[in-house]
Amino acid sequence: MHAQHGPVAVLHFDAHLDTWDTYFGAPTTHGTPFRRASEEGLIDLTASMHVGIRGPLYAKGDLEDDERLGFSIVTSEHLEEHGVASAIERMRARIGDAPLYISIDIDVLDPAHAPGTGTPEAGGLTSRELLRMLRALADRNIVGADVVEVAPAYDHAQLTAVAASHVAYELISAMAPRD
Ligand SMILES: [Mn+2]
Repeated sequence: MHAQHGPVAVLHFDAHLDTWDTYFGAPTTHGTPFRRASEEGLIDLTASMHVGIRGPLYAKGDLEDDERLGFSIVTSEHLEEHGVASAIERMRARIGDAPLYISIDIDVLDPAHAPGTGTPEAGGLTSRELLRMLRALADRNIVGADVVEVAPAYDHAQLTAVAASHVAYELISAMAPRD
C-alpha cells in the first residue's frame, strides 16, 4: 500500500491496540503489526485511528507509545456514551482525504456478536454499529482493507462467520464506487 500510495491512514477496528513492542517476547506477532508499520514509516501519523478499544494495557506507557506511533482512539466507552454518529464524525475528521487502509479485527465486536475469535473482550460493539460506521466511510479514499482474527473452531451457530462476511461485504461495497 505504501509503495503505491505513500503513508496511508490506518483505521483500525479492534478491542486491542496492536501497537505493543513485543507480545509474549516476540516482535512480530498479531499484537505488534502497527508498531512495526509505524516504525517503518508506512503509516500517516496524522490520520490513523483505533476504534472500539477496550482491551488490556500491559505497561504504563502503552497509551503514550500508541499516540507517538500515530494513532488516536475512539474507545468502546466513547461509543456507548456519545454514540455512533459522534464516532463517525471523529473518524471522518481524522482521516480527511488521506489514502485509507481499514483493518478490522473481528474481536472489536462484542463476544455476543462474534464469539469465534482468539482474544475475546466483553463490552464490545454490536455488528449493527460496525456496519453503520463502515457505510459512513464509502466516500473516503479507501485503498485497501482486511478482516482478521476469525477463528472458526471457537464459533457457534456461525455467528462470527455471519458478522465477518457482512463486514467484508460492506468493505467491498464501500470500495466499489472507485475505479
Ligand atoms: Mn484484537
